[in-house]
Amino acid sequence: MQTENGNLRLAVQKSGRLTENSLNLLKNCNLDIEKFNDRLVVNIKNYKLDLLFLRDDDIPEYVQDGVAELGIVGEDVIKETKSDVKIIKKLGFGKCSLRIAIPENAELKNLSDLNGKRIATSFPNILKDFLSNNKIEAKVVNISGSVEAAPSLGIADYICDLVSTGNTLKLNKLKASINVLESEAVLIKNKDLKLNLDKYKIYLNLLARIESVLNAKNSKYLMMNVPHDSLEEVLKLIPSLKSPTVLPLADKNILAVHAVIPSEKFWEIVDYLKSAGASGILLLSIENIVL
Ligand code: PRT
Ligand code: ZN
Repeated sequence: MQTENGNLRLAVQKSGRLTENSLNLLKNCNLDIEKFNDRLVVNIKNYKLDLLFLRDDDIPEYVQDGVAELGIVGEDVIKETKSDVKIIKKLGFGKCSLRIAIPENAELKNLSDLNGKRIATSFPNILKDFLSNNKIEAKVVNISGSVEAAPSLGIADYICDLVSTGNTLKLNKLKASINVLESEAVLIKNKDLKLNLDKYKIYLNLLARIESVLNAKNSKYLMMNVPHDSLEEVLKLIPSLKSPTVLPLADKNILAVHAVIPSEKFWEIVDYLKSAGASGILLLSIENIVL
């Protein structure tokens, strides 16, 4: 389906766990997203892109059928809906795992212990595939919400549900056991994507923007002053993505050293940098990195 305005279409979750992070990612790509209230389609003011706000379960199918060329959705939903779409990129949010969970006092030693059990889930397709791949004969009880209540209601022995912090399981006196699937939000595209030149340029530009935002998210810009004599030692400590920049200062004995580093490394090295003689250490956020 072609849009009347020639814009590219990206489907995002209307209201749920992925909505805020999806919109933040797009805003960090410098897309001007206005309040969407209850609208299904929203034009981006400063870009040739329309956002389609949908229930997450519908996103893979809309992309598969070409109603939207792109989408942001959890990998779990793609697998469950058995949609034929192409995953372009993992987006680093919405991370969770689909686990078989059992009552706190129960024990599951082997996969084969699942034989003959009733397992409640809202992911019947993924679970059935998992069981048949492992040659397990168990009954899949399909429930659409509050799956975690199933064992205490006597509807099932175990459950198979998404877990992130594990708090929901704990509250329901359950514990996570077998891992069925790891999932996170991904950017997907229609498999037979055929775009005219204008749309193709927008598509490539959008991917480049997303890439640069994701690169920047995991990196920080480190700046510090270093005495000449300490330079060699300090440079050895810096886990830089590229060669650090070394600049002369008015004071001839001191140099400024700048580098892009993985965010999580800063606290590992800061004390060593100080001991080596670095001072005035600054750590700055980066908006975009184009590699
Ligand atoms: O209305 P719509 O159909 O769009 O949304 P939804 O209610 O079906 O989905 P939503 O918004 O709950 O989740 C969207 C996506 O977020 C999922 O498809 C996953 O990819 C991802 N995600 C990440 C999660 C969780 N973490 C998660 N913890 N989805 C659901 N949960 C639920 C889980 O089902 C359980 O009820 O949270 C509870 C467990 O959380 P913890 O933190 O207590 O372990
Ligand atoms: Zn849903």
